[in-house]
Amino acid sequence: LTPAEWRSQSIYFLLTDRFGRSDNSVTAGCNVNDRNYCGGSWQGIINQLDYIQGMGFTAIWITPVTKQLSQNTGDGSSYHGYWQQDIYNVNPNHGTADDLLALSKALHARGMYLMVDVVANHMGYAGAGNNVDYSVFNPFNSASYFHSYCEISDYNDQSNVENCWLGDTTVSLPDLDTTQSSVQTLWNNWISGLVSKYSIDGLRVDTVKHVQKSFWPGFNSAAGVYSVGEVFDGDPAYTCDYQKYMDGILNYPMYYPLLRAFQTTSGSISDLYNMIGTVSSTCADSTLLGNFIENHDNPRFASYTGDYSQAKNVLSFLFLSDGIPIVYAGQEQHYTGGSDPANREAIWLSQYSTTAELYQYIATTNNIRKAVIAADSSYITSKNVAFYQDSNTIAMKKGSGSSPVITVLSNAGSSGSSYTLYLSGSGYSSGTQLMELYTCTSVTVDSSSKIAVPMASGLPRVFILASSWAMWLNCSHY
Ligand code: ABC
Ligand code: CA
Repeated sequence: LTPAEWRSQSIYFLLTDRFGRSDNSVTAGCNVNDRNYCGGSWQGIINQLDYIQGMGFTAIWITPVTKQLSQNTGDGSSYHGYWQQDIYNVNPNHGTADDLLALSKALHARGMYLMVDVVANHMGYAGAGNNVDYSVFNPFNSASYFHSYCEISDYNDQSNVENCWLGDTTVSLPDLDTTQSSVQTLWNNWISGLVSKYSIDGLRVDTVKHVQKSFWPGFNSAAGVYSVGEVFDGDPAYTCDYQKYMDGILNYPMYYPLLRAFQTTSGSISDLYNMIGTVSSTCADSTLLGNFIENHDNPRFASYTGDYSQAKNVLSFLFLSDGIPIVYAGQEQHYTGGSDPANREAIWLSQYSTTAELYQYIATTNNIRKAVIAADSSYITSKNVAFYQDSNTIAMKKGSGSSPVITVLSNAGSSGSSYTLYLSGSGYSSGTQLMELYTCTSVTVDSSSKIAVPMASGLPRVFILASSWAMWLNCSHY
């Protein structure tokens, strides 16, 4: 799938080991602190595709599929998939190559897509970096393929970040010398083979900032599918630059102000407001970024606040601003895990409840996004613009010039009062009929061109031109 085709997708990110089991157990124990395999598998994902599709997702991103180090170390085992040793074979804990192929086919049969996480920066070794037996790797079976050992010690020094090693002395992550053309050729051939063998539709690329930028265009083009890179850094100047070398980047610049804005009722709305403009003008194409508020490397949103209204606001932001929304498995169950490894709870223990409040909210919001994409051919490529802010509220518009979608978010929380926000600056003129999509109420733009927004309990509001909406779907459906 091309970058243009990915824009309108929505992605559910899961750790294969933690999402679903082949035996369909919803009681099998999984102590996250053990950092060990809990029994999830590719077949287990196939078994639960209804659950994922029922929330409206059109794609899944799964953790790396390659064969890993097999030891259970002081840092735990390779259940997350980032400690590969053999890139030509799959992780037997997750199933067989045929199982992975079956997952790809099952997704495609539903009109859904497969995104696979890939790691080109390093391999994984159960031992210290100065004591690696390189013969365990396939390929890259000698020290000559790697940078000489040094642990990353200064994230402000880019050559240290690129040439030294991640990991620690218990599990080192031998850092490939990606400047060698033989290493580049191996990776480029590998990725094009992997994509074609499993009919992969997109890639999430790990540790992008740990490899020199000039490596990525060749890798991305060898893959031939949309690739979204992980550049774990909140600075838009630093992170956006990588979009010159890869189709998309995970939206870490937005992650931090989004989290801060909604984790308390006093979070900064203005920092978020400003970052919307900064990302839009700094990244090459903000509509190809990957938006998230949770992942397996950071504490879950509900570990900061248990407030459902705040959780709904961040979800609405992910879906209705520029970029491709990514929801991390367990977010829909309001899981509360903190830092790694606590944020990697087994999803089966939720019994895949489809009545969970956020499961249903995500389903509604996916439906809203699909409908506005269908109603406005320029929605998905147009740039989101924040146009109003006060201490608790932000409003933004995205879509064609004459009939943008208006999203109003609040960090007042579920105990927020009921009041009317008289919103100016939407661009809609007086007398225009709008429809609010979460509550299904119609509003007429008043004589001073303001929208009377019915705020309550700190919940998001989304307005669309009533006439364009009516063409597509019956609002009461939501
Ligand atoms: C394991 C244990 C941990 C234990 C650790 C030593 O070993 O689980 O509890 O502490 C995989 C596993 C992890 C594992 C690691 C290391 O390997 O999943 O469980 O930790 O063995 C990607 C993946 C991630 C994966 C790897 C490695 C890479 O998403 O799951 O981890 O393949 C760095 C990397 C980033 C990496 C992340 C975990 O570490 O750059 O690619 N993620 C700063 C740095 C970032 C750094 C980040 C976290 O800290 O700049 O580069 O990410 O360490 C903002 C700044 C940011 C700053 C943050 C903290 O603050 O703007 O720059 O990030 O304001
Ligand atoms: Ca490196």
